[in-house]
Amino acid sequence: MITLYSEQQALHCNIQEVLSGELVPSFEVAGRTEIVLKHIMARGLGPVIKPDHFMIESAARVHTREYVDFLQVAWQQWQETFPESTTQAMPYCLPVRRFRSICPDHIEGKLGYYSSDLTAAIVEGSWQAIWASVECALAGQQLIQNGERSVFSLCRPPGHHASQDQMGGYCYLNNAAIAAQAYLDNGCQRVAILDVDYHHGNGTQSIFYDRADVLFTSVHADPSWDYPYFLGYSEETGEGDGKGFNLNLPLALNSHWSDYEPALQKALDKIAAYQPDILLISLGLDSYEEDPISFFKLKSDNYTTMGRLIAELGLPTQFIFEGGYAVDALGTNTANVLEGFQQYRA
Ligand code: OKP
Ligand code: ZN
Repeated sequence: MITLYSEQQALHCNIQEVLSGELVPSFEVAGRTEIVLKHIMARGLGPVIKPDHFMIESAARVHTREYVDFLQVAWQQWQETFPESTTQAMPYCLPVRRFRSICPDHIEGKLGYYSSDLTAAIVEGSWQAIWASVECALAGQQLIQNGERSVFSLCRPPGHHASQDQMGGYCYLNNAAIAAQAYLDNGCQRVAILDVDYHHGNGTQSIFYDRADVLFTSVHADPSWDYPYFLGYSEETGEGDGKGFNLNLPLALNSHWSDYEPALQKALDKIAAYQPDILLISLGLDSYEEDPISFFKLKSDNYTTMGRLIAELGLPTQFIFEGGYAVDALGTNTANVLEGFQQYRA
């Protein structure tokens, strides 16, 4: 299986975040994808390729053009406004219930307007990394549409919490959604997304909520008990044309593989019935028992089985990297999914 990876993705970092009321160093670090890359090469899972360049227009198919343009200039505007602030651009004031959804002129106001939480800061190299991450997704999409049966887009920063016009949850542009739309724009009729990240993919769900050409399925922590809290409940089944094309399978905190597997199988059954041209996996590994910010209990072996169960669908499959913060085990667990998938397909 080919892996798409760009070193430019390391130019982005979040400095701090809030964990149980304490300011701590961010868990979303460049070392995450570096260790995954190392394990992919050590296990001989296949070639690693740097993506070609893609145009901004493909991102504007699922995001608003204003939002994409804002991300490109946000750091520069921040620096012009706050010449002494050399670290990070971030909001503190968000347009919440009963306030107005208008985009202010001041950069701090704009950051709030385009944010769903305070965990997606912008630093000097963020845009380069954000776009390189999108390019890993789009290069993978192209390979699949040129006949490759499976690819792994080792994206960073992640994407599944990014909505049409909001960043949050370490995410800026929605790599999986951009790839899904690109498949449709290049002749596919139906794309299925399976999001196995511990956190609900609220951005991806929002983007495709009223559409029947993208099926969104997700197994994740009950949002009543963990991030992102305000979306991801089982009664969210889609609206308008999209009614019946959104499947949320929330699980209680402390769920083990014995709880996880039946939910995963439900999602896979729904995908099989949908008969998509392509399967996209939002591959988060934060369901692991030792993840520092998550509360599922999956073990390293379970990821091999997960890969096999996904492979059983027999669909062209693009894996897109999302979360996973137990850095020491992240390489092993990610490679296990891909190897489990590949062994079944071989
Ligand atoms: C991104 B992805 C810990 C704070 C973490 C943000 C989580 C973002 C997860 N209490 N909040 O889905 O892995
Ligand atoms: Zn996550």
